[in-house]
Amino acid sequence: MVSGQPLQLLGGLSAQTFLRDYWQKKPLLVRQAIPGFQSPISADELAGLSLEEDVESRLILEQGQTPWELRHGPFAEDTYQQLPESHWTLLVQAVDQWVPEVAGLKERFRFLPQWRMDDIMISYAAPGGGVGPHYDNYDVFLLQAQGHRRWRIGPVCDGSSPLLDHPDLRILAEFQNEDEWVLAPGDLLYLPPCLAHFGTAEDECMTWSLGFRAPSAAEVLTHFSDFLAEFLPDEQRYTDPDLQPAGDSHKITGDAVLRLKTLIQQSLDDDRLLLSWFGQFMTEPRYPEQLAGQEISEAGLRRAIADGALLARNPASRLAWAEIDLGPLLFAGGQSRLLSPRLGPLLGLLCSAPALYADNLAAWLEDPEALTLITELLRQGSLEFASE
Ligand SMILES: [Mn+2]
Repeated sequence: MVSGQPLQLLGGLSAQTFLRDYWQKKPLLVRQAIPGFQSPISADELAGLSLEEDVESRLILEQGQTPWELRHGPFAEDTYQQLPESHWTLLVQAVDQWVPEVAGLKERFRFLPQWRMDDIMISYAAPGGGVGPHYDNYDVFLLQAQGHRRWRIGPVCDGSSPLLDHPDLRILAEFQNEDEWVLAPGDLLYLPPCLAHFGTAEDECMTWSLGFRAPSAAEVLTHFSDFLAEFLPDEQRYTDPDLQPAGDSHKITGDAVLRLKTLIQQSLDDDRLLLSWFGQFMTEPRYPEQLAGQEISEAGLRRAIADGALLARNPASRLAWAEIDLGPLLFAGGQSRLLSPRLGPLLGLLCSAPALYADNLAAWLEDPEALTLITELLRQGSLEFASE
């Protein structure tokens, strides 16, 4: 993709201009970002998903048993018969993992790092329904898929913005409306992190949310230091060979803080470990139970491919890769694997090809390391046999 090329999805902006002027900075409304868009999933099908044990779903009723009542799925068939006519919404997470046509939306956002992308949540709302005024800590693209939703945009919020007293939902106690649009099918709204927004259904409507993942500083520090600790020998400790006689022996002095700082900085200052950790962290699956994997031998895999089998990425898997001085690193399902440099071109295939089969895989199956890798990815569940 040429980064300077105008994109209809971005209202004629290039990826470059969008990233420079809007990404993480200000909202962008694009009318007819996907002209003639028709939702490949109906409201009934979405409700059907919410009955499934494996699917994460929530219902929010503005005037339920409590204000903004939150219920967690899976729901029962009769749940929907008992809901009021208006002012409720159903949220279903990771619909892209269950409906391939929904996953297709992510392809349009190839100009953004795949590993930054979260799953696609779909919300269905009865007239007047919504989740209340709130802000999110991450970027989101909101695609209107069916019906109409009014979006009101407020100021940038932070941890000091007053919230309603609610056990589970972070709903803003005050909302100042600064902008307002009604989105129709095919319209797209980009919102940067922390911007207050309030969506309400004008009629029965469905909205797709493509959110982005941004680990918090607290997550990065705690998870990376846990990872790092496994590589740090017990002998590596606080040291003070330059210790001076104490004035007051109870006082912790500034030089102790400096020594600690040095110890921390020296331990953190390993780019290769940081990259290894980050790739593993960002490819951890949201639903690990969906990565079942299957037992297969290398010979079995070769036979299956020769017999016409197709492999595809498991929609629940997350893949990424990086390059270090020793060769390419593949991250899959929270694990990393260092590969021989000659396997570099295979990574593009594994991460991006719609399917893997005899034509694009044959040469690789003759390479023992590649064959082992592909077999491992099947066993681990990142790849699976596709039915067509
Ligand atoms: Mn939101």
